[in-house]
Amino acid sequence: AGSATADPIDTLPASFRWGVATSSYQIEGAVAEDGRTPSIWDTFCRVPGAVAGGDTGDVACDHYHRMPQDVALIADLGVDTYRFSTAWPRVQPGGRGPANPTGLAFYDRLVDELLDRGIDPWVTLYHWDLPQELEDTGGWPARDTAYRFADYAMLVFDALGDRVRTWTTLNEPWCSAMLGYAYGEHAPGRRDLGDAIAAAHHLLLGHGLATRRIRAAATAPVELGITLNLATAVPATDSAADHDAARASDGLGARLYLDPLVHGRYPDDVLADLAADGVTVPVRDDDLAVIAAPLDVLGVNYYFGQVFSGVDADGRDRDADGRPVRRVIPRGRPRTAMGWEIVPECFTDLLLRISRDYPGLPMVITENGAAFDDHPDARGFVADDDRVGYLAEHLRAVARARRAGADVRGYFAWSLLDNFEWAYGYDKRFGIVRVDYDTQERVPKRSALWFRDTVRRVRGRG
Ligand code: PNW
Repeated sequence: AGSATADPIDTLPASFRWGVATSSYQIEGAVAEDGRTPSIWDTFCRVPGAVAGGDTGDVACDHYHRMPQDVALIADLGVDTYRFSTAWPRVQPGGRGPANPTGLAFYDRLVDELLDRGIDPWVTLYHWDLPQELEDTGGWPARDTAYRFADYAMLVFDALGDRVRTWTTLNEPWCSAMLGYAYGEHAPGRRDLGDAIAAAHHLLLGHGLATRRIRAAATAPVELGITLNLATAVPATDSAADHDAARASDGLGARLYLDPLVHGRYPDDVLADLAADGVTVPVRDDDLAVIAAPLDVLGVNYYFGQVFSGVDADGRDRDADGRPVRRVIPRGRPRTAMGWEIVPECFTDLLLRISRDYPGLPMVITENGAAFDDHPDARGFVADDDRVGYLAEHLRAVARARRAGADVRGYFAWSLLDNFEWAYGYDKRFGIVRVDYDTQERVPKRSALWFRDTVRRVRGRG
């Protein structure tokens, strides 16, 4: 340490946690095997036009049948942790009633395979594959779904809790609520802000109920957390309208989740914005106390930074319906294949801002990564220098935030494998390992080799 030219990545401590992440529906396939019932994504994929190319998760990366080889790939990367999710309709078909032993057995084998290789399993209990039957009885906008989630969480905990220490209840409830129930871009494809806000509240309630029950049942130390997708909303100019657009976006995207989780209350300004749209949060009784159950770790997923303007192209601050204008404006930075602007310094700002506003909450980067247009050579090797650059710049951003005082304990690359990228299907590739979807062959990309070398270097400093 000490040299002015040293790479900030090399200031990360040897104890830093390193991992790769995936999710069940995006990689497993085998959607009708061993008792699994459909999830809302199986249904949504069959809605014409919902997913690019009409792609589905029916086969995906066929991970369900290739799990041991995939764990070997993870081991080759030299990471200490693997973040994966359990599929609710595999564990508890239909979302109610007893566990499905055959479905659970898959995760049982996965956990053992990881532990055999010295890799810690980090389980995410919900990464968007809600059993279709629960959507049919109202989905997340229905309060009962929160209680069903807590029951399901206990089925997984009872089966794996003797070997899994770290549990993430939900992945990105903003995406589940807003993309699923307000914007119609994700399953179940509904478009109603009131439903989306009810969904957000019941997701948080489900998180709190599950957290409480796992904590009460645990006989060994557990680490409980939730993962949020977060971004710093930057106002385009110093104008009051731009500041208000950034405030509102940050409110609906970040504080609507962080404030109840950490402080046990919804932010007044967001409630006022929602009320102006005729929407109220369906809070009952001691919901907020349940939601504010102590967290051991906050998972942060970061992909891009956004600049907000409160005026339209003609300078007007109200739209045709009289609502305040809130729009994202490009800042002219390079973009990933998703069209997301690459803004690593916003990552540093975000982590420092969370430390300041929600002190005492250790953070782990549970996802960071990028889709680019990969060009495999004849052997399937991808020299993805763009992805290497993205990962390196964002790791530097994390290291800078740490040096400035943010309590960030680890970093997981999204994703281990190219996989089913939701509404974009297989068209967008986030993997550090290439998947040939015709042969299911896996070939580590240059970014995987770079990640392995980086992990080895930082951990080896002791
Ligand atoms: C995350 N957005 O999704 C998910 O956790 C992953 O499953 C997914 O593959 C990854 O990021 C890449 O997309 C997001 O529109 C989807 O802001 C959409 C947004 C953010 C995250």
